[in-house]
Amino acid sequence: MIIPLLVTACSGPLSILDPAGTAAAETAPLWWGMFGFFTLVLFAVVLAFVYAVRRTPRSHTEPGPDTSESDTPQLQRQHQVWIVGGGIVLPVATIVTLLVFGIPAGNRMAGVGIDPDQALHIEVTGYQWWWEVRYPNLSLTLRDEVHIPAGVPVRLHLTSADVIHSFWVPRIGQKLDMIPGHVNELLLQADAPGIYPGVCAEFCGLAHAHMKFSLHVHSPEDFAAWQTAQQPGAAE
Ligand SMILES: [Cu+2]
Repeated sequence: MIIPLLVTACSGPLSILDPAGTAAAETAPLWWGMFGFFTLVLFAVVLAFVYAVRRTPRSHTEPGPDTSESDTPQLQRQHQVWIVGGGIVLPVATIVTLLVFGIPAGNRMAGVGIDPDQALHIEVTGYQWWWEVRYPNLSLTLRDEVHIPAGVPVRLHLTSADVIHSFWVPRIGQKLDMIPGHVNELLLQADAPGIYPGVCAEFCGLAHAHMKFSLHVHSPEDFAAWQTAQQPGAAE
């Protein structure tokens, strides 16, 4: 009953767990791995807590003439195992595992190794509360709409004209802040044609929740046709 509910909640137009792009496909397995591992940790902690509450105290913990000094080193060793295991080994192993998977995924998402000249270049500026989308090579400016080809890396240069905004198409890639006076670069690659909703992911004032846009992903042929149609003098 709960599982179908959980699985249903993971799909949808704004779900990072329903990836439709390269970067989103990197983050979804990381998210599931962390979710699984931390669920195990939660169960282990709850079990240890229940055990600690319910167990019968040992006699050596009670003050009295019967208390023997002989089991103290053994107890100390037991405590050390918990402190070293739970306080040093477990956190170090967890962080190392996360870095081993996270750093290469981060590099791939940042486009390390992709030739910048290869990627289509689009400039996006955030305003309260809309998006200006410019295609420098086409001398074209759009509002609240981004058009890209599928299966090709696209470089977005993000900035803001007023306050800090954040560009995010959850099913395609990671979010990135848009900062006044500064240009951030975001690499996006969508798998298949479609229309994917995007949102502002940084609270930017009264109409923040309505600051939306749509990412139109075209097949390469459709994108070429779309580009031609945008040229001045093209037939309407
Ligand atoms: Cu905003």
